[in-house]
Amino acid sequence: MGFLRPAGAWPRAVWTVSLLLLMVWAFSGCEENGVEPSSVDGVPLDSGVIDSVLVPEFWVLGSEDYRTVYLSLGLTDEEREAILDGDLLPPSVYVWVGPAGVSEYGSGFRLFDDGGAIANQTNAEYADSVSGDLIPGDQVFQARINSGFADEAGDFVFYVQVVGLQRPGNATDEGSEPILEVTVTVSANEPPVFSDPSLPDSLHAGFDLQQWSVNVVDPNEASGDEVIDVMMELKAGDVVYRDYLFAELNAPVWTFTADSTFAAGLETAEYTMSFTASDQFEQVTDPPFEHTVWIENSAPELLSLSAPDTAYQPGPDDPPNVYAFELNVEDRQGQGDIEEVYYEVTDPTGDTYGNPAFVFRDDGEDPDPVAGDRIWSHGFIVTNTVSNFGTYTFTFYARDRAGNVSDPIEHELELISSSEPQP
Ligand SMILES: [Ca+2]
Ligand SMILES: [Ca+2]
Ligand SMILES: [Ca+2]
Repeated sequence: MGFLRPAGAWPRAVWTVSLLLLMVWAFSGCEENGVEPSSVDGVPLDSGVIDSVLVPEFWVLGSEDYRTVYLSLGLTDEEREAILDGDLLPPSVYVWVGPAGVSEYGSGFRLFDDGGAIANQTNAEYADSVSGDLIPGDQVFQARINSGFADEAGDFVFYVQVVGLQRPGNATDEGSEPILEVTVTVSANEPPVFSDPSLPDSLHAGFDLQQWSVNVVDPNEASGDEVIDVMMELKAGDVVYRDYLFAELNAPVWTFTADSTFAAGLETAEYTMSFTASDQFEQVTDPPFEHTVWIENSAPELLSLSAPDTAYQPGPDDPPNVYAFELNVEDRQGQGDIEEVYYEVTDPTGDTYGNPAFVFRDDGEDPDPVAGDRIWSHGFIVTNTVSNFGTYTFTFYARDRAGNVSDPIEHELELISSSEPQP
């Protein structure tokens, strides 16, 4: 039985206390799985003091990726008050790590309740310099560590120790035994692997409903690992436009069902489908499995217009006249691809102008009677202050989210003065 010095240089007092405690604990039979609660200076320190603990269960041997170890203490109001008043020392949290079944620690690290802003020079060398903690003083303690706590594959036990919560003056010779054990698994591990894609090379506008699939296998399935999720990013260059989760159909087949609305919002171009999958060890396929696809987005179409041929100026004391314009608009990437339906107008003097108010809507809001029925509505308003009577030419357009603009529809409307005979 022996102890290895933890990698980090902890404050001397803490280290001394901890080492004493560990020796006491180790010689009192920690090889028996489970640690009895103990009481320190009248403050019960059973595992009830711990509110929750989050430790990743699977670790990849030799990985330098930092992962969060989290612990929150559930202190009573009395304990919190006593800490504020200086009657109890604030708690500190340590985790000692050793191979399962061996009553020996390889190393230890500290969790911090420091808000994460301070670089901690006092932690193990496999711990990140900042803790990842969010709020100082809220009794949530965190550290970001990599799998450097293990020098070989196997199960390891994290022994959680809470120090403090003692009356000042007793701190150098009193402490607590570890009050919680969490067993984790360390193994050499490979991320999932892709094969046998059934993916389109091109997606023409309005393509039929189709199911895409990829086979995804985790190389470590024999030792209990498995594929957790399969994600596809749709990219062009370095820009990621979308991401999609594939669904497991029958292992190892993962699928995604796409219809023509898949292309909504995408410009016609070549894209990369970039696949990654992750396993229980949070191992992610790297580099991603990639497939090139050409995707087409076509312009909206204006199918029909309903609008009056004649509009009348109201009398001097009359409210505005409102005329209903309706356009039936389609887009092969779905109504969700339609960005705007709008018009320009040329007045009898030949001036052409647009206006942000010259737009249609299909959301059921006034003046659109029914939302989502592909009939886009506009209320054309004629007030009694209008001038330039005669023939107005309207030009209607729809533009989609990819910037495609429809062929226009033109419509002529005669504006009649209120001084002329009206129907
Ligand atoms: Ca794996
Ligand atoms: Ca379109
Ligand atoms: Ca409508």
